[in-house]
Amino acid sequence: MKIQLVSDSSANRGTRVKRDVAYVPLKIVSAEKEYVDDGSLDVTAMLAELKTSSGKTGTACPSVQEWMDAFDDADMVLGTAITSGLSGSYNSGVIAAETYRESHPNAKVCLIDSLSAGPELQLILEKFDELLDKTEDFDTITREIRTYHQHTNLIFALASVNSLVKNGRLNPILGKAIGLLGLRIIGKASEEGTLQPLHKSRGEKKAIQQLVQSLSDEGYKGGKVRISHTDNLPAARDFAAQVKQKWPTADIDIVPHTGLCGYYAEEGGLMIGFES
Ligand code: X90
Repeated sequence: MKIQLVSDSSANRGTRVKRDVAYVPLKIVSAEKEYVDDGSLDVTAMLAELKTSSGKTGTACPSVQEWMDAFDDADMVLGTAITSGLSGSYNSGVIAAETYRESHPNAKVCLIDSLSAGPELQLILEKFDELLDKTEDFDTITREIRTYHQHTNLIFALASVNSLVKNGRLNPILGKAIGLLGLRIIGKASEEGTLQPLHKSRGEKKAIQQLVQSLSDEGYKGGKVRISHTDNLPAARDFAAQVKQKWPTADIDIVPHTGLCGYYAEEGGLMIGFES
């Protein structure tokens, strides 16, 4: 039986999944250019170019066909997508699954609406991978992944929310206070899969302390922590060290943002997926 793990590129590229993951690219678009969020995109260069771009910038979710191509004639497709609260990607994926079943009547597809972005998707992909080590029973995997998803979470710290506000993904009133005076917005993925601001911190050091506090407030007890960042490895490492000190059993991994998260979390942005 051929099994394929899939996700859209909002998951970044984790390092802990043993099986191949087909990452369906979202796109970042400016007046001048379209950037495809595949493995070859240079995110730092893209962000620098976008800064000098003349007009509006934005993003586009994968098409139904792009999702179907990622399914790659597999008998079982297991995957996840960025929150349906902020993107049409999951919806495209669901239509792809329905269409796929018509041409592959025996195929099984389980696509989870992550209600989140970035590293929380990595946790879901890792879990699929671990479940597959034990069983290939579709119903068991589907049941267990849904239970697991109830115990995965996302928090973030952003130094700028311009892209989110300009693209209608965050209330502009909230955006106003950020970016001024070195403020960071600390927030989480809400139950509905939207951005829920929790705190404002002045400066990176305080933001990291607040993230550690929020991790604890949101029910973290020492399991997996997956960190992703836009060109901010020092902050990611600093946060990881504080987590390790407080919860010695923490299982931590750090990866850079690929295009989609890089564009929205912006320079310095941190995203943290974790188990509660
Ligand atoms: O369909 C599209 O064009 C993609 C739209 C994506 C919109 C938002 C992505 C946010 C990514 C920001 C920090 C944490 C977000 C929490 C999600 C619930 C990163």
